[in-house]
This record gives sequence, structure tokens and C-alpha cells, in this order.
Amino acid sequence: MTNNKRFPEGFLWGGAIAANQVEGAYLEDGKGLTNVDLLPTGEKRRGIMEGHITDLKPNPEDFYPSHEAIDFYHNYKEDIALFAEMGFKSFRLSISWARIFPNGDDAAPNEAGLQFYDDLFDELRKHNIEPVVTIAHFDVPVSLIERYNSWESRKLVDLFEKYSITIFERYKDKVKYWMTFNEINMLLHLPFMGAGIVLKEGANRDQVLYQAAHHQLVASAKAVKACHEIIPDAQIGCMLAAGMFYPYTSNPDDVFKAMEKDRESFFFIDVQSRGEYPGYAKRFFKDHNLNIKMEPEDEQILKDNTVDYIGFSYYSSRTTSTDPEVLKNATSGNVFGSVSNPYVSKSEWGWTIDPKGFRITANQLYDRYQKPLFVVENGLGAKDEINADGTITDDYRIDYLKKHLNEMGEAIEDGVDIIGYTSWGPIDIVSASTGEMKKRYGYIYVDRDNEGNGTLSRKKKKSFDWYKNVIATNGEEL
Ligand code: BGP
Repeated sequence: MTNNKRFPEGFLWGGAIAANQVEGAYLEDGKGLTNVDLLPTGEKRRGIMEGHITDLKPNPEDFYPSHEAIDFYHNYKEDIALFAEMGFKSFRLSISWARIFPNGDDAAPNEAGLQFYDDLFDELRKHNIEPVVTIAHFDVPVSLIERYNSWESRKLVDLFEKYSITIFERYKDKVKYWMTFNEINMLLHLPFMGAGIVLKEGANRDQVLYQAAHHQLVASAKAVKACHEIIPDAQIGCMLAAGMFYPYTSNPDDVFKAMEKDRESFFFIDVQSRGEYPGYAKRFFKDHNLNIKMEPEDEQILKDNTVDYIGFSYYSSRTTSTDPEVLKNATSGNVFGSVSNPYVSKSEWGWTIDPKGFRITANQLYDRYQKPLFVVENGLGAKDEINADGTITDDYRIDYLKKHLNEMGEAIEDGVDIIGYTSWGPIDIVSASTGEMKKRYGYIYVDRDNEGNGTLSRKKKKSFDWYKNVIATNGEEL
């Protein structure tokens, strides 16, 4: 499929990873244990991600995929060379808080952790690849969970500010694109994975989670303030798991519910981008008798420190209904409570595949925020098979990406200002929702299975050269 020139010169084509899903070396060189290091594979994982955990240390009988992941910690130079071969202009990665402050509030940062990311950024710059850094991609030092229940406590705001200032100061000459919390809206759905929050017996879930959300929103604004002061030429954004909610029918009740479900996620971005709590959130707090404790200075901090761009992930659109029969029979099992949409297909993991929804979602976000957008996650998790001749013919991934990139190009022609696209998992990595390696996203195959067996060797898939050409033609050839 060829297209006329649609992507702007300097469009930041690349790929995205997260520390806990690639690095491994989970306790190496002084790193502290994190919440995501306590997520095993198997049926226990979902409950723990949702905050139902009592023992904050790994169980010797379980397998924890993040402990070794794909050993990016020791392989990053080889992997970055492959990304450079594809022509990456940018590379999104996250810094693990517990590599820098192993216990979250250590008097001094861990120099070995700081040095690792220094070396990583140098390697990217050697290949003229722009680092795009997520300050927190779900990781929280376990020590802060044990002492404060993580973001439920206001204490985390100051500790996160100290962590952010430390990395801004250290990397101010190497990193010009930052974002605060990965998929900040995940807090409401998977609180332990998303923000290290344990839901204790009898806790008022909404009170705990919206109080934690307020702490993260203030912390994000303080990080924006510090970033603008320390790195004046940097851009710092927020990041949400996006995907428009469609109403199942034209019944106004369905339409209203779809709007409410969208607002569940927009709430976070409204505050980070507009600088104040929206009226619908205040009504929600009132209707649910939530008493969100705010400090006197919070309102001004939020208003004065809004983000420069909106980062977002897009995998699927979502659908909702007010009809109990539909809700019961059509659930698609994703964390947002979406129901199946009969007009589109699904991945092997039941995720809706809706390329036009990508164009719709990008337009929806740009209409709402009128700020540059950065697509920092999109891709297809699939069970890649190795052919007898050793090749991997992932035409299904090329098809998914081709259609989504085409719709992203349509959105840009609609006038949506999109500054870059970092496809999720350019190299196979640990799946967040399932902890599996077999849910593969990469242009590069990694020899490792769900049980941690394999040589960790890397191998190009068919999509490697396809994406290399997309970048070389700046999206003209998809
Ligand atoms: C998002 C996360 C990523 C990534 C992605 C794909 O929620 O930001 O960390 O994992 O989902 O999901 P999964 O890995 O479950 O297929």
C-alpha cells in the first residue's frame, strides 16, 4: 500500500519498551524489589495486579517473568544496534525507580543505577536515536508499599519529586522527551500493577484509588515544573491507555454510558492537560461520598504545570452497553470492561482489532486537548511460529500495523498533530497482562518461553525489514 506524503518531516518513528518487561537483573547492581517483580505468570497474576496481595516478597513456587525478562540489562547494546538497523528516530523506555532509589527514599541515589541509564542513553545517541523516557512505567519500590501502601500516601508525592529531579539533573543533556506516568488511568483497573496499591480488606476502593490518583496528579505536575526548570528545551507529557468507547446501540442511555466510560480515563488527562478537576469528577466524588484530601497549594500546582503533549497507547477501541444481556454475553474481558463489538475482529488474546478506531481515537483526543499527540504504544501481540527454515513470517503483524499506520496517516490528514509513533515491543518482551513471552509484539524474536527457557538469542522476523522500509520512506510505503 503506498500513500502520498502524510507524515511530517522529523516524525519520530521508533519503538517502546518498559524496564520491568525487558531489563531483568531485577536485584542487580543495587536495584530494589518493585511491585512488578511480584507478578507471577499464571492464574494468580490477575488478582495480584488488581491489588489482592498480602505477602510482599516473591513466592519460591512461582515464576516471575520480570526477574530476568529478556535480559535487556546486559543485551541493550546489541538490541539498540538492531533498532538502529531499522532506522529508529526515537526509542521509548522507562527508568526503574528502584534502580535509582532502591527503597524509594534512600538518602543518596544508587550510582550503579544512574550509570546504567547513562550508558543506555549514550548508546542511543551513538545511533542518533532520540530517547523518550517514561519516569514511571508501573514500577514502585516495594519498600514504599510496605511502609505507605504506595500512592495511597501523600508521602509518595515528595519522594517522586526527588526521584524526578534526580534523573532530570543527571540526564538533562541526553533526554529531551519525558512523560510522567505510563497509562495513568490503569490505576483504576489494576491498582497494584499500575501503582503498587494493595487493596486491603474492607477498604473503600474508590476512596483509596481516587486519593492515590490525586497524589499522582500532583506528583506529575511537580515533575512537569521541575522538568521545565531543569531542562528548558525538553518536552514532558502525560500518558493514557486510550481507545474510544462506542455505544452498543443508538439508545441515548448507551451513548451516555460510552461518554462516562471515556471520561473515566479522560479524567486524568483533563487534570494534567487543562490544569483543573472537571465538573463531572467533582460530581462523581460527591455522588459517591468521596472525600479527596487536597493540600491548599495543590490547585495552583495543577493549574500552573500542565503537560506539553499527550502520549497514549492504542490497541483497541472499546464498546459499552446498558443492556444486562449484552453485558453478560458479550464481555471482551479487557480491563476496561468493554463488550465485544460485532463489527470488528479480535486478536488471539481476544483484543479488539479496529484500525479505524485508531483514527477516531486520535481525532477525539486532539479535539479535546488541542495539544500535540505522541503515539507511544501500538502493536499486535501474537503467537509467532518459527518456520522449518528458521524464518518467522509474521504477515498478520504487518497487516495489523499497516492498517493502523494508514489510519494514523488519515488522522494526520484530518489535522491531528501527531509528533511520533513508537510501536509497542519492537523486540519480544514480557506481556504486562499475562506475564507471557508467547504474546509476542516484536520485529525481533527472542528465544525464551513462558517458563523462562531459551537462549535469549535474537532473530529478525519478516516485519523487521517491513518496518525498516516504513521508516526509510517516512510512512509513504506501508
Ligand atoms: C500496556 C502497557 C505496556 C504493554 C501493553 C501491552 O498496558 O503500557 O506495558 O504491556 O499494555 O499489553 P500486554 O503486554 O498485556 O499485551
